[in-house]
Amino acid sequence: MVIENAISAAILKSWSEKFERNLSVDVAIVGGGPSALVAAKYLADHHVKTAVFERKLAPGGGTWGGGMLFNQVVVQSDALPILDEFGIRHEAVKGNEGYHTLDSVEMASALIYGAVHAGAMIFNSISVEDLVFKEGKVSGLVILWTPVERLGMHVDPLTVISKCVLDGTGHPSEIMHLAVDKAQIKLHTPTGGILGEKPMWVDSGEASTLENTKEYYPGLFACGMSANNVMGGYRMGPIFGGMLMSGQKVAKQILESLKK
Ligand code: 48F
Repeated sequence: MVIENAISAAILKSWSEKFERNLSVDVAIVGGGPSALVAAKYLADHHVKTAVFERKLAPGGGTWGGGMLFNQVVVQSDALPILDEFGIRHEAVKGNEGYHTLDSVEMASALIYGAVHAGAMIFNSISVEDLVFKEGKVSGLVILWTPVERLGMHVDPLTVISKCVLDGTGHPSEIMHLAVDKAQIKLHTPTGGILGEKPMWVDSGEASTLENTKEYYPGLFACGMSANNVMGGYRMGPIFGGMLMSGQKVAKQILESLKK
C-alpha cells in the first residue's frame, strides 16, 4: 500500500476500533473540564470503563485561561493531594495561608494526561446532544461531531450506551437540562428542576460545589459547576480546589452506585 493510503487506513481503522470498544461503557462523561477529568482518572484507576465526550478540540474546559487570561489559577490546601497525584506543581501564596498558585496550562495538560493514562478514553470534538432514555432509565448519550452541530447540518447522530451518565458540562448543565426538558425527569432538587447559578461568592461557591456533587436521578450524576448550577450555588471564579474535589467525590459516588 502506498504510504499516503497506509496512513489514512491506519487512522480510520484504529479510530474505528477505539470507538467501537467504547460504544458501551460503564460511565459516559459529558465534558472534559477539570472536575470531569479528575472523575475520569479515579474511575479508570478503579478499572471502570469510562469515556469522556468533549465538544471542543482541546479538553480542559475553563482551566486553560486561568483568571482573565492570566494563565495562573488558585487552589486551596484541601485539594493539594489531588494536584500531587496528577504531578501538578504548585506554590504557596505568601501572606495568604492555605492558598496556592499553579500554572493553568500545566494543570489542563496534566489533568488530560492523567485521565488518559489511567485508562479513560477521551473523544474530542464530539458534542452530546441528547440522552438515551429507555423505559424511564438514563441509558446513554446521543453524540454528534461538533462541526456538524455548529453548522446546523441535518445529520442524524450516533449513540453510546452506559450504566451511568456524568454531567460535567460546567455552567450550562446541558445534560441536566436535557433530562428535565426532554426526558421530563424530576431531579433530586427542591423543585425537581434546575435552580440556576447565583453570582460570585467564592467561599460559599467552593463549599456548595462539593455539597451539590451527587446523583440527581438514578444513573445521572453532576459534578463541578454543573452541579452548582443545578442546585443554585454561587460561582467562584478561578479557584479550582472545589472542581478537583468534586471530580473525586463524584467518582466515589459512581463507584458505590455501580456496586449495587
Ligand atoms: O466548564 P468546565 O471547565 O467544567 P467544570 O469542571 O469546571 C468549571 C471551571 O472551569 C470554571 C469555574 C471554576 O472556578 O467556574 O468555569 O465544571 O468544562 C466543561 C466542558 O464541557 C464541555 C465544554 O466544552 C467544556 O470543555 N461541554 C459542555 N457541553 C457539552 C460539552 C456537550 N453538550 N457535549 C460535550 N461537551
